[in-house]
Amino acid sequence: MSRSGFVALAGRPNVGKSTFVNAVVGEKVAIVSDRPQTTRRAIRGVHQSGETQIVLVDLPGVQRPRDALTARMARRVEQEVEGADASLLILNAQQGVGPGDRFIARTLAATGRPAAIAVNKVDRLARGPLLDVLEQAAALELEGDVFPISARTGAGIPELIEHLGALLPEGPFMFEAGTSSDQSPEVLVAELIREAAIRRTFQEVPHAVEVIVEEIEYERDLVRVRALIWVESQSQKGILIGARGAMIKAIGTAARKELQRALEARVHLDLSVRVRRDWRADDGLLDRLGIS
Ligand SMILES: Nc1nc2c(ncn2[C@@H]2O[C@H](COP(=O)(O)OP(=O)(O)O)[C@@H](O)[C@H]2O)c(=O)[nH]1
Ligand SMILES: [Mg+2]
Repeated sequence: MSRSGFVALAGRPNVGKSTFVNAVVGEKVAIVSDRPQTTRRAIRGVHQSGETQIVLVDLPGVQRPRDALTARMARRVEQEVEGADASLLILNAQQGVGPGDRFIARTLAATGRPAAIAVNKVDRLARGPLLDVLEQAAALELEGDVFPISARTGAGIPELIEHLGALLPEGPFMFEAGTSSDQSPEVLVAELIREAAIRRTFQEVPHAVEVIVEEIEYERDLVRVRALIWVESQSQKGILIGARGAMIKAIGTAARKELQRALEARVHLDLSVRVRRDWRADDGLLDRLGIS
């Protein structure tokens, strides 16, 4: 009998949830940066080995809501955790266990579902301090085995995946074999462009950026992409364009490289920057962006 189910990933911003999903799926389905709040939507990444299919649900980091966008992100995390078959709490080994982690652990424990705990970024820690963090993790108010891992190097991931598979119920696969994600090409393309933009900007700018893909045109060995980058103010627009267009050019070059890899074709990318005030507070707009 096969096993299949959803594992919700929970953890503070920046612990490496999206990096973990990409490592397990074996391709980039979720964008990654060292800016908190990079992940806005719940993204499903599918892992399959033998008779087991694990659907990892990559989620925004748990944090206090500040506007309609972050309120939606927090609600989405709650719903996905409630709806999953199991959960995985991810901790950052470099930071140890803090009050935020304890809060998330209690929330996961309250669902009554099976759980596991991953201590990520062990590549950054010596053995002594790592043992301390593993002990703190085991003492959390969440029942579940603790796994030291590195989403960057892949260390510890096979053991964790095997364990997660065993937590899932018996049943048929949820996704067709070979599927890696539930994202449409438009969303993936928009996310890869957003990643290129937020990696190069600082302070409030990364949070203010959204990317709208207006057109994807497939020609024989070429894909033409036309996309808008939204920001919330004229000064942010200036930052994104940069002196003599240097910044938007750098973003375009980096994004095009990622798109070519993802789409396995040559890509022509046409980017423009628009000011769209307060888009993060506009519920109708967030609906249309698929951030629910
Ligand atoms: N050294 C190291 N860095 C990592 C590891 N996993 C993730 N990172 C980095 O941590 C940052 C946040 O990663 P991300 O996956 O976006 O975190 P998320 O906010 O939890 O989804 C990025 O700069 C990653 O490259 C790891 O295992 N080791
Ligand atoms: Mg993320």
